[in-house]
Amino acid sequence: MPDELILYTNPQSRGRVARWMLEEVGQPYRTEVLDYASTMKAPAYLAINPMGKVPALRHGAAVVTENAAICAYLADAFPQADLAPPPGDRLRAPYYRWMFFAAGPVEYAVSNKALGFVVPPERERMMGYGTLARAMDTLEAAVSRAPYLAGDRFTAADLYVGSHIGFGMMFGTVEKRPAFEQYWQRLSSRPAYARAKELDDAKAAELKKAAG
Ligand SMILES: N[C@@H](CCC(=O)N[C@@H](CS)C(=O)NCC(=O)O)C(=O)O
Repeated sequence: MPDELILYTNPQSRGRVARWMLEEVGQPYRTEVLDYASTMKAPAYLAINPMGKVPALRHGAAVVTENAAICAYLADAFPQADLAPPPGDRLRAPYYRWMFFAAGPVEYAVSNKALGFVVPPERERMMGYGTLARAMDTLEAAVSRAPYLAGDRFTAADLYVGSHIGFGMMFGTVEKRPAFEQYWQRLSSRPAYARAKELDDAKAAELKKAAG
């Protein structure tokens, strides 16, 4: 019997990215929905993710946290889904490059912007993302070069980078540049994205109703 896949999530969280990845992978999985105020900070879940944050993924005895790591792990664990260039392939270079770029520089450039923090010019050298403008211009160039980031097909790097762009534009934290909109249009038209969205939207509505 294959190892069970369990996604720990909340429908109103970054867990939507991990669910989309699971839908792309196409393996059966179970979802455990956690509540921000209670179960996410309870000892049982802190034993899985001491950060008390979602998403987390369990695959048999293995636990992965961090969306980028979850996406990369799933792509490698299920190579039949063809969501990553194989290890050793030169296309691993752009695949890793843009995934890590989104998990580090992009995430923090966008979060700092949301908090109103602007890097003082004399500190740009020590900030991993330099400036918000430089990070966004670099991201725009990366998604404009070709339809996908690593070779001629969709990979987990597109899913993860695209999620920063798509969800960021939805929440108003990422500027709506034409290249971002075109890229997101391409990615969000995938059936797996639609399935994941439908599942999380339904779960969110159910939780809202239960909360009265
Ligand atoms: N670096 C983590 C961030 C996870 C994260 O911040 N999740 C938020 C929801 S979007 C959360 O669980 N917040 C609950 C809390 O901090 O109490 C990742 O990329 O997976």
